[in-house]
Amino acid sequence: MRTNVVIIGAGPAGLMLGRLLELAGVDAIILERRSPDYVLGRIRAGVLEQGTVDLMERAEAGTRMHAEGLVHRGIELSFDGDRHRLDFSDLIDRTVMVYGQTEVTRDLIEARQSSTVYEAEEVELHDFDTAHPRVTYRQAGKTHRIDCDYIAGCDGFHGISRQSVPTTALTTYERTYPFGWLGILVDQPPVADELIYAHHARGFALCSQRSHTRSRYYVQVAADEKVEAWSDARFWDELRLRLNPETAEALKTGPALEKSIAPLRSFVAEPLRFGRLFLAGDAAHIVPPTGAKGLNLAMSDVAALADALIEATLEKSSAGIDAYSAKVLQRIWKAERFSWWMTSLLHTFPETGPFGRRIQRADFDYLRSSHAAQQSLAENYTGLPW
Ligand code: FAS
Ligand code: PHB
Repeated sequence: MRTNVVIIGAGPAGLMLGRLLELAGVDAIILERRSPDYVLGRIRAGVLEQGTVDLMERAEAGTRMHAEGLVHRGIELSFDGDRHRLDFSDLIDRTVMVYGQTEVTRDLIEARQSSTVYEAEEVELHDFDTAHPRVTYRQAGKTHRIDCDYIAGCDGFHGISRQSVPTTALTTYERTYPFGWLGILVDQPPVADELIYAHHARGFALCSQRSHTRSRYYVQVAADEKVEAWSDARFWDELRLRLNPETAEALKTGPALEKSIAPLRSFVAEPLRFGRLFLAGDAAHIVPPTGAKGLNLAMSDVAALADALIEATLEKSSAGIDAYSAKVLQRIWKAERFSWWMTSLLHTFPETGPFGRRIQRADFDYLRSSHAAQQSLAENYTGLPW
């Protein structure tokens, strides 16, 4: 079999890349290790930057997003019960869209016309340092080979693509945090109209949502915490303790539809091109979800990669693919910085002691008192220019 591009991974990055390529007339096959149900069963991001909204429209997959997504003008930050609302519309005339990653993935799966091979096992990348790369995989006991012009590694942090690059060709930067996020999904109306990011001496909490009837909540837990140790009742009690009394009183609880713990880390691999192999999305970088950047960064990567591969395939120009890595790393590092800063501001770090907590309080007080600081947070949260 032969195609222009083999995409490894059918998460949001791989599906969006495949959709943009097929609309431009570039053939691409997606190889996904899991089943569609498994991919759709992962509960992850919830906030879309305007750039991602625009890209869903470019992919002709934005109809349901506009019908069901919730446009949010701002967020609330609270620090030991003191609250401050940031109005993005007033500050920088921008908004965000609340629309779950599961729905983005579902819309892209439905829009895709070309072939996606699910439950592709033992995917292997070959000869991507030559002009004739190929990919092999096994399915139903048979080995399949796909010859191609380019390979896009969109297979996430634990995928095979980055692992296929010789370690001598790769530089990685990493910070792991001494905590994770315990998240719960519940069919109850959100506790507030907008998201609430709360710092409390007991730990960080986030009140998010998926619709007017479905909510998503998180609490910071120790890195070695086990989800089995958290009954629904224990989760709700802990969340209430971390919210200001009025919000805690208004919280509507119910049985968890999903409950899981996500580890937090900052990670970047450089560069993102190795001959005919390109990395995008979580295969290339990870951000702590505090800044709502993970999904959006994956989307801005593949927007740039799609244009580069379309140019290389249809116009036989290498300008875009030659510039891809340096171009997207600029934006990746700015999102890494913001995600690290939001995480440092809002989580408890016992190791930094009383001085560290006073610095966090000063950071919050500065933010409350400075229009410029609020504009800076707003422009990063709603998404820096693509
Ligand atoms: P994904 O990991 O989504 O997709 C990669 C795909 O590749 C998967 O379907 C996988 O099955 C497949 N794959 C892996 N190895 C393969 C192989 N060898 N062969 C074939 N296929 C293979 N971001 C936010 O903004 N907010 C959040 O709240 C948030 N919460 C998160 C919680 C968790 C537990 C995780 C892991 C991430 C979270 N993220 C969040 C970040 C997340 O949304 C990612 O940024 C987003 O999924 C990135 O999309 P992809 O790059 O497509 O990677
Ligand atoms: C979510 O709704 O899952 C969500 C929202 C904002 C974040 C992280 C996660 O910063």
